Amino acid sequence: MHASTVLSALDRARKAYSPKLPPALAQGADHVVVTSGAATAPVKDLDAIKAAFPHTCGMPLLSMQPGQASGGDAKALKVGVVLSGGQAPGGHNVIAGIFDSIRAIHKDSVLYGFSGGPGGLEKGKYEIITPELMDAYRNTGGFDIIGSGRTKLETTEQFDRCIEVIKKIGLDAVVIIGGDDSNTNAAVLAEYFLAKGLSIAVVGVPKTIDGDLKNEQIPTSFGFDTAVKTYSELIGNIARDARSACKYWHFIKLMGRSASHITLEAGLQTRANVTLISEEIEAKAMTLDQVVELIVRPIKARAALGLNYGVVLVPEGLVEFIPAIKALIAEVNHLLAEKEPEFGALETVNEKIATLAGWLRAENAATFESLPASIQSQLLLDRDPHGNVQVSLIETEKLLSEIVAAKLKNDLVYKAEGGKFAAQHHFFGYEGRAAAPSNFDADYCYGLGSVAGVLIRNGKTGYMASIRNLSKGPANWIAGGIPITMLFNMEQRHGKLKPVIQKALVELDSPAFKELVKNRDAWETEDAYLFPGPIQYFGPAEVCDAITKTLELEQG
Ligand code: FBP
Repeated sequence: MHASTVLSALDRARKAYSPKLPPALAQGADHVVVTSGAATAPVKDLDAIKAAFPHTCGMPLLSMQPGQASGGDAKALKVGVVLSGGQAPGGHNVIAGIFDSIRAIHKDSVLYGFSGGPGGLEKGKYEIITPELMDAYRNTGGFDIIGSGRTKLETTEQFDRCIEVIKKIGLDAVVIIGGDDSNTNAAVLAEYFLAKGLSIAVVGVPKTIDGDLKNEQIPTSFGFDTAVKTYSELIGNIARDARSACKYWHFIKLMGRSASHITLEAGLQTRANVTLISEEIEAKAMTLDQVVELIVRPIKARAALGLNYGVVLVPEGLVEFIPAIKALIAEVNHLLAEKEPEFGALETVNEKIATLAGWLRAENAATFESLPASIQSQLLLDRDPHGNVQVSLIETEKLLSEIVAAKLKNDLVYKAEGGKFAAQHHFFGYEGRAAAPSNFDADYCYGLGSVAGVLIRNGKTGYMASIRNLSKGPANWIAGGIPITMLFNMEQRHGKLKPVIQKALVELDSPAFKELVKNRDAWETEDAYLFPGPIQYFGPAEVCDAITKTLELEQG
């Protein structure tokens, strides 16, 4: 079912927004020259990846300039599009970019939107995107034009079912809009089609609010900008409330399944008192107690100044980066899978906790017993389809505040200095994933979709749409294509070494992390908060077109 035709005032006004394109595409998608550059190599494990991707490993980088496209007059194209994984603001504009570019290439080109994610491609569930349907979704948030899903396309049986669907419709290409896993699968699919001698192009588009799909050619994934600005607005509002009421410490967990990019950026945008970064905690092999100390120290320092309030930012994946808890979770995952019938037969949560504690190895049992009962039971909740604990269901923000409270309760010096501790808890994730795209994401996404159209027009497969130079404004953006295999390395997945896109975690020598380190002592004790306010679409460019601090610092 499509969105209501009754529009909010903002939706109506945003309809009139024309996303800006990189100069290479300014004369239209059929007036772009695609040039091959240097051959590429995967980030690591060249031999293994070459063996797995004989047709697509090493393909050259592609650059785009305005000019007459090669290959004579273009034929009408039939293109399928899939939205994969978690929502990210701007997805509808990627689809609009593909739609407009393939119709500029040939007026009779048709875009097929597969419903509900990759599963829609496998099952042949699709809808033709008409001009009216497309217009209703331009510059809007969400993925609801066709819906998204998390089905993984990875087996040859699944690929063969996709081929049947693709052949039946007569598609020339499929665009997969997704994160690292979905783009890994896009590369596998492209290789499979080439191995079968099929001329069906597969093109990827880098999506994820988590910001962990990036490298030199992909400066950021789309959606990160809008999502983190939305969270930063809320965090700024909370900091103002905290300063006004002067009685709560706010523990705010922020999405990002493993990487802490969102938390880091939100910390820089709001100057929260404490910004925990999972990657640092892992690198320093910190214990849970040491992590808690990172929060207790500023609480005490601020109490001594009469400031019994503050803001703590907690990355969603934190627990999996604390080595002792990571080891515990790994053993719990294993035990729950191995002893499923026995465990499933236990009736009460208390029985389950006691039985599990008895099965665990001594060091993991000790970690388990040190956790509050509420967290122990969250570790027993249903696993995801891969048998892993769903970290977003673990209330890390409550775990930390409970332990902090217990420590402060017995601290007589803190109490004598007037220290009082009361906590509020928040989890921001879904609030930002489907927000109306910022100008940056609206432009970037429309550009990425248009680049995908150009790649298809030029018969390129196994490529990801890329736009670089993002900190310099759309007039200086550089469009191109990068072989997806260039992002690959070999990693253990379900006990086997597999070629996958390397996740880009927060690097401790990155400019954004260094900026946090440079300032965090001051931000811990002072009220240095910044209040970013809501995303603005109309007004001064320095407000409406601002990029993230991460991008600004990384790109200079
Ligand atoms: P993607 O990696 O698919 O972009 O999803 C990101 C994310 O929003 C994570 O931040 C979060 O952990 C996860 O999705 C939540 O998944 P779900 O939507 O299934 O609850």
